[in-house]
Amino acid sequence: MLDWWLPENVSTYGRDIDWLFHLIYYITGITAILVFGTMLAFLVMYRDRPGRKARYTHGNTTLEIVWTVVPALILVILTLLSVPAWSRIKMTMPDTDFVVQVTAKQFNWQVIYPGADGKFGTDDDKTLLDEMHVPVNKVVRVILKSQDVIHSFFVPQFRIKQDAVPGHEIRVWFDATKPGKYEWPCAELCGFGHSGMRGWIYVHTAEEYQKWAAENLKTAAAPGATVEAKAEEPKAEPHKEEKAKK
Ligand SMILES: [Cu+2]
Repeated sequence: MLDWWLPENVSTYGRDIDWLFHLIYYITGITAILVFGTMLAFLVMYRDRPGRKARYTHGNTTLEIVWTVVPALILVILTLLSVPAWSRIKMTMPDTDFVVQVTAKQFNWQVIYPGADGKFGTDDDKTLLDEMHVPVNKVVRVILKSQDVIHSFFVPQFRIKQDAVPGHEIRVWFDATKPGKYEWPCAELCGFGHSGMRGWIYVHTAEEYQKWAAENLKTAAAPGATVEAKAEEPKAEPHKEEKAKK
């Protein structure tokens, strides 16, 4: 019902996020209306009038217990309801042969493709600035780093937001379901150029991506170049990451 004001969801796990977002939004929205409505009503009902005396009260123990226990219960229930999404998105790292490294810095996203050898930190790495190209319907793993301060990897349509923390390598993943060009802003105030720190993620069809990779990565074994070769016998892929560590 509230979908109209969220950006379009093009992520395989977007619905898991959205329904939680809406649930929390309804709960807090209704609570806000009740609290402010009561406050306004009391302001009018108990306003100063001639002949009316102020009365001292010690409060109401039952009421206080109720308004403490009910929100606590709601929080516990919300936590339990969030567990499936959290474990699917954050605790699980789907297998993929498409791995890119993103290093955030003031005030750019540096995107590194591993090149033909499938390894990062070698001569054939290809670095792009503020743009990432990926195929549609493909699990993309991002190794997220920061060169200086805390930044935040945010793609609203992918329902992904993850801080990039100096000294840490954080793995995140997404699987975009619709080709397009998606805004990729930094969502953590990271300095005077923060508002200008944004990139674009281009989600291509498999053929388009291969074409782009052939022209821009200039390597035969660019990540994702094997999308159409799925039926072939699985061979050990050199650039497949080891099982992700938590
Ligand atoms: Cu930033």
